Amino acid sequence: MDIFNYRKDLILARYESLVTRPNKAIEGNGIFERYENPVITAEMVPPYWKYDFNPATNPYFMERIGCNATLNSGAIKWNGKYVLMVRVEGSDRKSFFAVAESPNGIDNFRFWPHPVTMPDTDDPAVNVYDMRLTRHEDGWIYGLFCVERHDDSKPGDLSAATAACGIARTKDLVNWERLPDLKCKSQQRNVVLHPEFVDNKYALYTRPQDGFIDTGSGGGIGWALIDDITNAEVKEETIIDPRFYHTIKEVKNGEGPHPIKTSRGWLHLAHGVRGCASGLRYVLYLYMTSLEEPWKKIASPGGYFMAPVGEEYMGDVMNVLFANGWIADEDGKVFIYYASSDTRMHVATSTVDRLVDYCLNTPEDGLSTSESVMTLNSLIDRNLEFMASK
Ligand code: M1P
Repeated sequence: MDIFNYRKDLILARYESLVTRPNKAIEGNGIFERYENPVITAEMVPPYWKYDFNPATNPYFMERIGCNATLNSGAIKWNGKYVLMVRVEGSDRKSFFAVAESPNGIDNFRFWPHPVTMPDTDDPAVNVYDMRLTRHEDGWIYGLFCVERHDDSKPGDLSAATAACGIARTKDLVNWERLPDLKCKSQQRNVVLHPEFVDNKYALYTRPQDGFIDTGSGGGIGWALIDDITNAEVKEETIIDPRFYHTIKEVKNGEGPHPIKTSRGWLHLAHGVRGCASGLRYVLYLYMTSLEEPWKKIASPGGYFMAPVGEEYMGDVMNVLFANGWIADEDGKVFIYYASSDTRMHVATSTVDRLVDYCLNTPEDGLSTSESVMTLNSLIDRNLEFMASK
Protein backbone atom coordinates (compact mmCIF):
# COMPACT_ATOMS: atom_id res chain seq x y z
CA MET A 1 0.00 0.00 0.00
CA ASP A 2 1.32 3.51 -0.76
CA ILE A 3 2.29 5.79 2.12
CA PHE A 4 -0.72 8.11 1.64
CA ASN A 5 -3.31 5.34 1.99
CA TYR A 6 -1.38 3.52 4.71
CA ARG A 7 -1.18 6.64 6.86
CA LYS A 8 -4.72 7.76 6.11
CA ASP A 9 -6.17 4.39 7.18
CA LEU A 10 -4.02 4.35 10.31
CA ILE A 11 -5.00 7.87 11.39
CA LEU A 12 -8.70 7.24 10.74
CA ALA A 13 -8.65 3.94 12.62
CA ARG A 14 -6.86 5.52 15.61
CA TYR A 15 -9.35 8.37 15.67
CA GLU A 16 -12.36 6.01 15.48
CA SER A 17 -11.09 3.82 18.30
CA LEU A 18 -10.43 6.88 20.49
CA VAL A 19 -13.82 8.53 20.05
CA THR A 20 -15.76 5.29 20.48
CA ARG A 21 -13.78 4.17 23.56
CA PRO A 22 -16.24 3.43 26.38
CA ASN A 23 -15.75 5.33 29.62
CA LYS A 24 -16.20 3.86 33.07
CA ALA A 25 -16.86 5.53 36.40
CA ILE A 26 -14.32 5.15 39.19
CA GLU A 27 -15.80 4.90 42.69
CA GLY A 28 -14.53 7.88 44.68
CA ASN A 29 -15.29 9.89 47.81
CA GLY A 30 -19.08 9.61 47.55
CA ILE A 31 -19.45 13.22 46.45
CA PHE A 32 -18.72 12.58 42.75
CA GLU A 33 -17.27 9.95 40.42
CA ARG A 34 -14.33 10.54 38.14
CA TYR A 35 -14.04 8.54 34.89
CA GLU A 36 -11.26 6.37 33.52
CA ASN A 37 -10.65 8.38 30.35
CA PRO A 38 -10.75 12.03 29.39
CA VAL A 39 -13.82 12.84 27.29
CA ILE A 40 -12.15 15.06 24.69
CA THR A 41 -8.48 15.35 23.82
CA ALA A 42 -6.60 17.05 20.98
CA GLU A 43 -6.40 13.62 19.28
CA MET A 44 -10.21 13.53 19.11
CA VAL A 45 -10.44 16.54 16.79
CA PRO A 46 -11.60 15.15 13.41
CA PRO A 47 -8.73 14.15 11.13
CA TYR A 48 -10.27 16.20 8.30
CA TRP A 49 -9.52 19.33 10.39
CA LYS A 50 -5.84 18.43 10.46
CA TYR A 51 -4.99 16.59 7.27
CA ASP A 52 -5.35 17.44 3.61
CA PHE A 53 -7.15 14.36 2.27
CA ASN A 54 -6.11 14.94 -1.35
CA PRO A 55 -3.15 12.72 -2.38
CA ALA A 56 -2.22 15.21 -5.08
CA THR A 57 -1.58 18.00 -2.56
CA ASN A 58 -0.58 15.85 0.44
CA PRO A 59 1.20 12.75 -0.92
CA TYR A 60 2.69 11.83 2.50
CA PHE A 61 -0.58 12.35 4.33
CA MET A 62 1.12 14.77 6.69
CA GLU A 63 -0.66 16.88 9.26
CA ARG A 64 -1.18 20.41 7.95
CA ILE A 65 -2.95 22.13 10.86
CA GLY A 66 -1.98 21.07 14.36
CA CYS A 67 -4.24 20.96 17.41
CA ASN A 68 -2.58 21.52 20.77
CA ALA A 69 -5.34 21.14 23.34
CA THR A 70 -9.06 20.82 24.00
CA LEU A 71 -9.97 22.49 27.25
CA ASN A 72 -12.28 24.80 29.18
CA SER A 73 -15.66 23.92 27.65
CA GLY A 74 -19.11 25.36 28.16
CA ALA A 75 -21.90 22.77 28.34
CA ILE A 76 -25.60 22.53 27.53
CA LYS A 77 -28.21 19.82 26.93
CA TRP A 78 -29.23 20.23 23.31
CA ASN A 79 -31.84 18.10 21.49
CA GLY A 80 -31.36 15.35 24.06
CA LYS A 81 -27.56 15.33 23.56
CA TYR A 82 -24.77 16.41 25.91
CA VAL A 83 -23.10 19.24 24.08
CA LEU A 84 -19.80 20.91 24.88
CA MET A 85 -18.62 24.25 23.53
CA VAL A 86 -14.99 23.24 23.50
CA ARG A 87 -12.09 25.65 23.63
CA VAL A 88 -9.88 24.15 20.93
CA GLU A 89 -6.36 25.51 20.90
CA GLY A 90 -4.38 25.18 17.70
CA SER A 91 -0.64 24.61 17.62
CA ASP A 92 -0.45 28.33 16.74
CA ARG A 93 -1.77 29.09 20.27
CA LYS A 94 -5.03 30.56 18.97
CA SER A 95 -8.16 29.26 20.64
CA PHE A 96 -11.51 28.92 18.95
CA PHE A 97 -14.86 27.39 19.84
CA ALA A 98 -16.15 24.11 18.47
CA VAL A 99 -19.18 22.04 19.42
CA ALA A 100 -18.83 18.38 20.34
CA GLU A 101 -21.78 16.18 21.30
CA SER A 102 -22.27 12.87 23.03
CA PRO A 103 -25.35 10.67 23.40
CA ASN A 104 -24.66 9.88 27.08
CA GLY A 105 -22.40 12.67 28.38
CA ILE A 106 -19.48 10.43 29.30
CA ASP A 107 -18.06 9.09 26.03
CA ASN A 108 -18.51 9.07 22.23
CA PHE A 109 -18.07 12.82 21.91
CA ARG A 110 -17.83 13.89 18.26
CA PHE A 111 -17.27 17.37 16.92
CA TRP A 112 -19.78 19.00 14.63
CA PRO A 113 -18.33 19.42 11.10
CA HIS A 114 -17.14 23.04 11.44
CA PRO A 115 -15.82 25.08 14.35
CA VAL A 116 -17.86 28.13 15.37
CA THR A 117 -17.32 31.21 13.25
CA MET A 118 -17.69 33.87 15.92
CA PRO A 119 -18.25 37.36 14.52
CA ASP A 120 -15.77 39.98 15.72
CA THR A 121 -16.62 43.43 17.05
CA ASP A 122 -15.16 46.59 15.50
CA ASP A 123 -12.13 45.97 17.70
CA PRO A 124 -11.11 42.44 16.67
CA ALA A 125 -9.73 40.06 19.29
CA VAL A 126 -6.41 38.26 19.09
CA ASN A 127 -7.75 35.30 21.04
CA VAL A 128 -11.09 34.16 22.46
CA TYR A 129 -11.72 31.40 24.99
CA ASP A 130 -13.62 29.83 27.89
CA MET A 131 -17.24 30.24 26.86
CA ARG A 132 -19.99 29.95 29.47
CA LEU A 133 -23.32 28.97 27.92
CA THR A 134 -26.56 30.20 29.47
CA ARG A 135 -30.04 29.33 28.23
CA HIS A 136 -31.64 32.54 29.46
CA GLU A 137 -35.31 32.95 30.25
CA ASP A 138 -35.45 35.65 27.54
CA GLY A 139 -35.33 32.78 24.97
CA TRP A 140 -31.74 33.19 23.75
CA ILE A 141 -28.71 31.06 24.44
CA TYR A 142 -25.86 33.34 25.43
CA GLY A 143 -22.17 32.67 25.22
CA LEU A 144 -19.93 34.82 27.40
CA PHE A 145 -16.22 34.42 26.85
CA CYS A 146 -12.85 36.02 27.36
CA VAL A 147 -11.64 38.37 24.63
CA GLU A 148 -7.92 38.94 24.63
CA ARG A 149 -6.23 41.82 22.83
CA HIS A 150 -2.74 43.22 22.87
CA ASP A 151 -2.43 46.10 25.32
CA ASP A 152 -1.49 48.85 22.89
CA SER A 153 -0.70 51.23 25.75
CA LYS A 154 2.52 49.16 26.13
CA PRO A 155 3.83 49.14 22.55
CA GLY A 156 7.21 47.48 23.24
CA ASP A 157 5.82 44.73 25.49
CA LEU A 158 4.85 41.72 23.40
CA SER A 159 3.23 39.89 26.30
CA ALA A 160 1.06 42.82 27.45
CA ALA A 161 -2.57 41.87 27.03
CA THR A 162 -6.04 42.93 28.12
CA ALA A 163 -9.02 40.75 28.99
CA ALA A 164 -12.63 41.73 28.39
CA CYS A 165 -15.92 39.83 28.37
CA GLY A 166 -17.26 39.05 24.91
CA ILE A 167 -21.02 38.49 24.58
CA ALA A 168 -22.80 36.62 21.78
CA ARG A 169 -26.16 34.92 21.46
CA THR A 170 -27.67 32.20 19.32
CA LYS A 171 -30.71 30.03 18.80
CA ASP A 172 -28.89 27.07 17.24
CA LEU A 173 -25.26 27.10 18.50
CA VAL A 174 -24.17 27.61 14.88
CA ASN A 175 -25.19 31.17 13.95
CA TRP A 176 -24.10 33.75 16.50
CA GLU A 177 -25.09 37.37 16.94
CA ARG A 178 -22.18 39.20 18.47
CA LEU A 179 -23.12 41.94 20.93
CA PRO A 180 -20.77 44.66 22.17
CA ASP A 181 -18.22 43.55 24.78
CA LEU A 182 -19.10 44.20 28.40
CA LYS A 183 -18.25 47.75 29.38
CA CYS A 184 -16.52 47.94 32.71
CA LYS A 185 -13.94 49.97 34.62
CA SER A 186 -11.66 46.96 35.16
CA GLN A 187 -10.51 44.11 32.98
CA GLN A 188 -12.76 41.04 33.18
CA ARG A 189 -12.46 37.28 32.77
CA ASN A 190 -14.74 34.44 33.91
CA VAL A 191 -17.94 36.47 33.47
CA VAL A 192 -21.12 34.36 33.60
CA LEU A 193 -24.75 35.20 32.82
CA HIS A 194 -27.32 34.16 35.44
CA PRO A 195 -30.16 32.26 33.70
CA GLU A 196 -33.02 34.32 35.16
CA PHE A 197 -33.89 37.99 35.31
CA VAL A 198 -33.30 39.54 38.71
CA ASP A 199 -35.35 42.67 39.39
CA ASN A 200 -36.17 42.62 35.66
CA LYS A 201 -32.48 42.92 34.81
CA TYR A 202 -29.83 40.62 33.43
CA ALA A 203 -27.46 39.50 36.18
CA LEU A 204 -23.78 38.75 35.78
CA TYR A 205 -21.20 36.98 37.89
CA THR A 206 -18.02 38.94 37.24
CA ARG A 207 -14.34 38.71 38.10
CA PRO A 208 -12.81 42.18 38.11
CA GLN A 209 -9.05 42.26 37.63
CA ASP A 210 -6.49 45.05 37.45
CA GLY A 211 -4.25 43.31 34.92
CA PHE A 212 -4.43 40.47 32.43
CA ILE A 213 -3.13 37.92 34.95
CA ASP A 214 -3.19 39.72 38.32
CA THR A 215 -6.54 40.43 39.87
CA GLY A 216 -4.88 43.14 41.99
CA SER A 217 -7.61 45.06 43.77
CA GLY A 218 -10.26 42.71 42.29
CA GLY A 219 -11.55 41.03 45.43
CA GLY A 220 -13.19 37.88 44.05
CA ILE A 221 -16.36 36.83 42.29
CA GLY A 222 -18.62 39.83 41.73
CA TRP A 223 -22.29 40.41 40.96
CA ALA A 224 -23.66 43.10 38.67
CA LEU A 225 -27.09 43.90 37.25
CA ILE A 226 -27.28 44.93 33.61
CA ASP A 227 -30.03 47.11 32.13
CA ASP A 228 -29.50 46.23 28.47
CA ILE A 229 -27.70 43.08 27.35
CA THR A 230 -27.26 44.50 23.84
CA ASN A 231 -25.14 47.27 25.32
CA ALA A 232 -24.04 45.71 28.59
CA GLU A 233 -22.33 47.89 31.14
CA VAL A 234 -21.27 47.19 34.71
CA LYS A 235 -22.34 50.23 36.70
CA GLU A 236 -22.16 48.69 40.15
CA GLU A 237 -20.35 45.54 41.18
CA THR A 238 -20.50 43.79 44.56
CA ILE A 239 -18.10 41.05 45.59
CA ILE A 240 -20.20 38.05 46.64
CA ASP A 241 -17.48 35.43 47.05
CA PRO A 242 -14.24 37.05 48.19
CA ARG A 243 -10.79 35.55 47.97
CA PHE A 244 -9.08 35.10 51.30
CA TYR A 245 -5.62 34.68 52.86
CA HIS A 246 -4.39 31.09 53.24
CA THR A 247 -7.33 29.48 51.51
CA ILE A 248 -7.69 27.73 48.15
CA LYS A 249 -8.71 31.09 46.64
CA GLU A 250 -6.01 33.33 48.03
CA VAL A 251 -4.67 34.62 44.69
CA LYS A 252 -7.87 34.59 42.65
CA ASN A 253 -11.13 32.82 41.98
CA GLY A 254 -13.72 32.78 39.22
CA GLU A 255 -17.26 31.56 38.62
CA GLY A 256 -17.46 28.36 36.57
CA PRO A 257 -20.67 27.69 34.62
CA HIS A 258 -23.93 29.42 35.59
CA PRO A 259 -25.34 28.09 38.86
CA ILE A 260 -27.88 25.26 39.00
CA LYS A 261 -31.24 26.09 40.56
CA THR A 262 -32.10 23.64 43.37
CA SER A 263 -34.88 23.62 45.96
CA ARG A 264 -32.31 24.69 48.60
CA GLY A 265 -30.66 27.52 46.68
CA TRP A 266 -28.41 28.21 43.69
CA LEU A 267 -25.56 25.73 43.45
CA HIS A 268 -22.30 27.27 42.20
CA LEU A 269 -19.14 25.72 40.80
CA ALA A 270 -16.03 27.91 40.76
CA HIS A 271 -12.25 27.75 40.61
CA GLY A 272 -9.86 28.95 43.27
CA VAL A 273 -6.18 29.75 42.79
CA ARG A 274 -3.30 29.84 45.22
CA GLY A 275 0.39 30.39 44.72
CA CYS A 276 3.09 27.86 45.62
CA ALA A 277 6.74 27.22 44.79
CA SER A 278 5.79 25.46 41.54
CA GLY A 279 3.50 28.26 40.38
CA LEU A 280 -0.24 28.65 40.57
CA ARG A 281 -2.52 25.83 41.69
CA TYR A 282 -6.10 25.84 40.33
CA VAL A 283 -8.74 23.76 42.13
CA LEU A 284 -12.54 23.60 41.95
CA TYR A 285 -14.90 24.47 44.76
CA LEU A 286 -18.65 24.75 45.33
CA TYR A 287 -20.80 27.26 47.14
CA MET A 288 -24.51 28.08 47.35
CA THR A 289 -26.50 31.28 47.26
CA SER A 290 -30.07 32.12 48.22
CA LEU A 291 -32.85 31.34 45.73
CA GLU A 292 -34.50 34.70 46.24
CA GLU A 293 -31.27 36.70 46.48
CA PRO A 294 -28.72 34.89 44.31
CA TRP A 295 -26.01 37.32 45.40
CA LYS A 296 -26.23 36.16 49.05
CA LYS A 297 -24.05 33.23 50.04
CA ILE A 298 -25.79 30.58 52.15
CA ALA A 299 -23.22 27.75 52.09
CA SER A 300 -19.49 27.73 51.73
CA PRO A 301 -17.91 24.30 52.20
CA GLY A 302 -14.28 24.64 53.21
CA GLY A 303 -11.41 23.53 50.99
CA TYR A 304 -11.60 22.23 47.48
CA PHE A 305 -14.21 20.04 45.86
CA MET A 306 -11.84 18.71 43.20
CA ALA A 307 -8.08 19.04 42.71
CA PRO A 308 -5.87 17.41 40.08
CA VAL A 309 -4.99 13.72 40.49
CA GLY A 310 -2.65 11.48 38.47
CA GLU A 311 -2.27 12.53 34.84
CA GLU A 312 -4.49 15.55 35.50
CA TYR A 313 -1.40 17.25 36.96
CA MET A 314 0.39 17.01 33.62
CA GLY A 315 -0.02 19.23 30.63
CA ASP A 316 0.63 22.67 29.22
CA VAL A 317 -0.15 24.50 32.46
CA MET A 318 0.47 22.04 35.28
CA ASN A 319 -1.56 21.72 38.47
CA VAL A 320 -4.76 23.17 37.03
CA LEU A 321 -8.37 22.05 37.12
CA PHE A 322 -10.78 24.46 35.48
CA ALA A 323 -14.52 24.07 34.84
CA ASN A 324 -16.94 26.29 32.93
CA GLY A 325 -19.57 23.73 31.98
CA TRP A 326 -21.95 21.38 33.73
CA ILE A 327 -25.30 19.81 32.88
CA ALA A 328 -28.04 18.91 35.36
CA ASP A 329 -30.45 16.34 33.97
CA GLU A 330 -34.11 16.30 34.94
CA ASP A 331 -33.56 13.19 37.07
CA GLY A 332 -31.01 15.12 39.15
CA LYS A 333 -27.84 13.64 37.66
CA VAL A 334 -25.10 16.22 37.21
CA PHE A 335 -22.32 16.03 34.61
CA ILE A 336 -19.36 18.20 35.58
CA TYR A 337 -17.06 18.95 32.67
CA TYR A 338 -13.59 20.01 33.72
CA ALA A 339 -10.24 20.49 32.04
CA SER A 340 -6.93 19.36 33.48
CA SER A 341 -3.72 21.33 33.11
CA ASP A 342 -5.17 23.38 30.22
CA THR A 343 -4.83 20.27 28.05
CA ARG A 344 -7.84 17.92 27.94
CA MET A 345 -11.47 17.58 29.01
CA HIS A 346 -12.85 15.17 31.61
CA VAL A 347 -16.23 14.43 33.11
CA ALA A 348 -17.21 13.75 36.71
CA THR A 349 -20.75 12.80 37.70
CA SER A 350 -22.82 13.38 40.81
CA THR A 351 -26.38 14.37 41.65
CA VAL A 352 -27.99 17.64 42.71
CA ASP A 353 -28.90 16.01 46.05
CA ARG A 354 -25.35 14.88 46.76
CA LEU A 355 -23.81 18.23 45.78
CA VAL A 356 -26.30 20.15 47.93
CA ASP A 357 -25.65 17.74 50.82
CA TYR A 358 -21.91 18.36 50.33
CA CYS A 359 -22.42 22.13 50.42
CA LEU A 360 -24.69 22.16 53.46
CA ASN A 361 -22.79 19.59 55.54
CA THR A 362 -19.12 20.18 54.81
CA PRO A 363 -17.59 22.37 57.51
CA GLU A 364 -16.54 25.84 56.46
CA ASP A 365 -12.87 26.78 56.37
CA GLY A 366 -12.17 27.97 59.93
CA LEU A 367 -9.24 30.01 58.57
CA SER A 368 -6.68 28.69 61.06
CA THR A 369 -4.98 25.43 62.03
CA SER A 370 -6.61 25.48 65.48
CA GLU A 371 -10.08 25.75 63.97
CA SER A 372 -9.34 22.96 61.47
CA VAL A 373 -8.14 20.61 64.25
CA MET A 374 -11.17 21.49 66.38
CA THR A 375 -13.50 20.67 63.46
CA LEU A 376 -11.68 17.40 62.85
CA ASN A 377 -11.80 16.42 66.51
CA SER A 378 -15.50 17.08 66.65
CA LEU A 379 -16.07 14.55 63.81
CA ILE A 380 -13.72 12.01 65.42
CA ASP A 381 -15.44 12.32 68.81
CA ARG A 382 -18.90 11.93 67.29
CA ASN A 383 -17.74 8.89 65.33
CA LEU A 384 -16.02 7.22 68.29
CA GLU A 385 -19.08 7.75 70.45
CA PHE A 386 -21.39 6.47 67.73
CA MET A 387 -19.22 3.42 66.96
CA ALA A 388 -18.88 2.57 70.66
CA SER A 389 -22.66 2.62 71.01
CA LYS A 390 -23.07 -0.10 68.35
O1 M1P B 1 -4.15 28.57 33.10
C1 M1P B 1 -5.19 28.40 34.02
C2 M1P B 1 -6.38 29.28 33.68
O2 M1P B 1 -5.98 30.64 33.77
C3 M1P B 1 -6.97 31.62 33.54
O3 M1P B 1 -7.92 31.61 34.59
P1 M1P B 1 -7.98 32.88 35.61
O4 M1P B 1 -8.53 33.98 34.81
O5 M1P B 1 -8.83 32.53 36.76
O6 M1P B 1 -6.56 33.07 36.01
C4 M1P B 1 -7.69 31.42 32.23
O7 M1P B 1 -6.84 31.86 31.21
C5 M1P B 1 -8.05 29.97 31.96
O8 M1P B 1 -8.36 29.85 30.60
C6 M1P B 1 -6.92 29.01 32.29
O9 M1P B 1 -7.40 27.70 32.24
